[in-house]
Amino acid sequence: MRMNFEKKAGCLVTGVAGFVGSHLAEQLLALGHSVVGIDNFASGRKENMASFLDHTGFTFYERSVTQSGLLKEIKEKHPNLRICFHLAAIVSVPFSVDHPELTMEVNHGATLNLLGEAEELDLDRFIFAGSAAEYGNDQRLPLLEEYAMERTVHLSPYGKSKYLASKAVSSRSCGIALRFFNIYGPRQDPSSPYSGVISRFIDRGLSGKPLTIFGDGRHTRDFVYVADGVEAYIRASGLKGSPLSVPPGIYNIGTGKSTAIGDLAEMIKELSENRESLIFSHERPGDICHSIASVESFCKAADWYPSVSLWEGLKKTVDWEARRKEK
Ligand code: UD2
Repeated sequence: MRMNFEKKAGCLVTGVAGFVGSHLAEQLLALGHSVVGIDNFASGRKENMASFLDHTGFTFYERSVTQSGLLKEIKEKHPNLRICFHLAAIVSVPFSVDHPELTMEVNHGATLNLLGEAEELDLDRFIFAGSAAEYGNDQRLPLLEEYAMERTVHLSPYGKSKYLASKAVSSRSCGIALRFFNIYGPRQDPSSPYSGVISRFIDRGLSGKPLTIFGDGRHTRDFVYVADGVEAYIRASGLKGSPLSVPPGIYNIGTGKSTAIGDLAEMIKELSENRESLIFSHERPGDICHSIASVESFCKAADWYPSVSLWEGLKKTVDWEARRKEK
C-alpha cells in the first residue's frame, strides 16, 4: 500500500450534508486537508454544512452517488484527491423495507462502482460507513466482526446492503469498512419516529414533553459519540496517528459498553431538566433487544479509543440542541 504521510491530502466525503459526514468534513478541514463534498440532499441538510461551506479548502457538488463516473469527474477537477470517505446512503431502515431495490442500488451498487473507480484511480484509501445492522439479530455479545456472514439473517434491506458493501470494500487493498453502532451527537435529525433514540429523547426532553420508551426500557445499545466516530474515520484513513497503516478489513466502531434505554432516558431527563413521567409504549416491530460491539480489533489496528463518556457526549448534545432551539 502506497501511503505517504504528507500533511495535506485531498479528501472526498460523500454524504457531506449528513449528520456524520458534516462532522467529518469539518474535522478534516480543521486538520488542514482539502475536502470535496457531495450530497444529493435526500436526507442531508444544507444547514449541516453552515460552519464550513465558505471554507477555502472546501468544494461542494450536488450529486448522487449513483452517477456513473462520479469519482473520475471529481479526480479530474481535483487531481490531489487521495482518499474517499463514502458515507452517502439510504439511511432509513423503514424506507429500505419499502424500497428494497433502490436501497440495494444506492447502498451496494453505487458503492461497488465508486470502489472500482477508486482502484482505477489508484486512491490511497476508500473508507466505507458500515453499520451494526450487518449483524442482523445476532445475540452473541459482544459482536465480533466475523459474526456477520453470508447466512446472517438481516432484518432489513438496509442491513443486507451494508453487509454486502462492507464485504466488497474490505476485499480491496485500499478498502476499510467501519461498522458503526449507535452513533449520536449534534445535528442528528430528531424528526421521524425512526430517528436515533438520543436525538428524539433530547428533542422531547427540551420541549418539556414526556419521553416515550418502546418496550420496557431494558433494551440495550452501544452509543458512540460522533467525535469518536470521526476520529475513527481519520485514523482509518492514515491521516493521523501511527504511520503504520490500518490493514484493509472490517472494523466495529462503538464503545464496548452497553446502556439500557430506560437508563438513557433518565440521564437525558436530568440533563434537559425534564420532569415529565416516562411513557412506556409498544415494542417497535423488528427491534433487536441488545447490541454491543467488540472494538478490540480497531483499537489495536489504529491505536484508537473512544474517549467521550456517554454523560459527557449527552451533555454536549443537549447543550447544542438547547442553543439551536433558542435561535
Ligand atoms: C440502529 C440504527 C439503524 C440500524 C440498526 C441496526 C440509528 C438511529 N439507527 O437502530 O439504522 O443500523 O441500529 O441494529 O442509529 N427507542 C425508544 N424510544 C424512541 C426511539 C427509540 O424507546 O423514541 C428505542 C428503540 O425501540 C430501540 C432503542 O431505543 O430499542 C434504539 O433505537 P434507535 O432507533 O435509536 O436505534 P436502533 O438500534 O434500533
